[in-house]
Amino acid sequence: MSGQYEILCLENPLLDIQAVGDEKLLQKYGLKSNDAILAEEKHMGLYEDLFENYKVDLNAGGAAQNTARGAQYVLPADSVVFVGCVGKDKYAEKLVEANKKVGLRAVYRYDDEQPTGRCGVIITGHDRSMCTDLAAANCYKVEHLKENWDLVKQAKIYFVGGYHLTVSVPAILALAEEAAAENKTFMLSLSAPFICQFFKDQLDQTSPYWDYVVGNETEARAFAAAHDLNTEDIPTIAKHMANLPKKNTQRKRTVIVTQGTEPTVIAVQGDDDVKTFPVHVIGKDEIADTTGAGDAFAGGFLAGLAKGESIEKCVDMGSWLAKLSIKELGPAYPFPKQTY
Ligand code: 26A
Repeated sequence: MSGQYEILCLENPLLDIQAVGDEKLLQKYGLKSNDAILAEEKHMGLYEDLFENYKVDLNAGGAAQNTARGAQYVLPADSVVFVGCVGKDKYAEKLVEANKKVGLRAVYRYDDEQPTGRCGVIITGHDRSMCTDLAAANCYKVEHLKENWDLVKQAKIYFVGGYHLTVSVPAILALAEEAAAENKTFMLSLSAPFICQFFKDQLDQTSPYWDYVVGNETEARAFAAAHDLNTEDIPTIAKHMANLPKKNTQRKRTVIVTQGTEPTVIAVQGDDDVKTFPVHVIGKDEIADTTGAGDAFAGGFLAGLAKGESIEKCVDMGSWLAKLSIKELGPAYPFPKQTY
């Protein structure tokens, strides 16, 4: 590791507005207790409502930005760069601050009109409902990525949050094609069931480029349903995804499906056996907040990839970082820094 921005991450930089809510609040906005959605007109009052009537925590969020902070937390200085679009406002300053804390380099495009995107996170028990108003994050274009093509060229691993499929497929495909052409690593997260369901065509455009694809059991099942696989069996779904057509045949595809506290499932293209790896156990009383646990897993995993570790070790690093993040409020990592 030379600390030369080996990893480049792309997605939506968001500020999380998090509060402990109740059934009434969820009902008022027609939200499910455990979900992630894009805000529609009827959701726009939620943010004010949270500020006025609940005790809110403001956290740096955006799934892939959480992953990027996580990978940088583990790796030597100057290893990770994140790109996305924010507004010229206080929220963006908060994101810059959080990135600084772990030494993540964020190369933001600043939109002139739109404010920084925000994600309302409503906690009820162990569930969290996320409702995102993308705003400036929705303004990212492939042209903006091209303006930073030197950083793209410098990186060896690209990580794209699947949530970005709602924003700029051309930007994602530009990274994917660069990875395939230069035999670099392209990794995508499934992000949420609605991506597999409602952005299936966009997702399918990227699948030939996946060297690594990561998701949880709910997302994997949403993928299976959207593709009429007629199964809910995670190893079967993972194996199917691993063996989808692949553009860069110099690398085999690896599929990683996390299942909360249950073992993580790994399927590798061409392999008959699907493997499982246990997670780092965490005591119930140690759980502060699971928001961003999956993002942290991906961050630890990415750090392992950048260090050239085995798949077993990458999964273990992911699980280790997820555990650290679960002990924090919001999608954050502990200080003083812990080492793997
Ligand atoms: C486009 N959408 C819906 C989103 C998101 C999102 N990040 C990017 N795009 N919806 C929720 N998140 C982020 O997920 C993290 C937890 O995994 C939240 O910002 C939160 O930090």
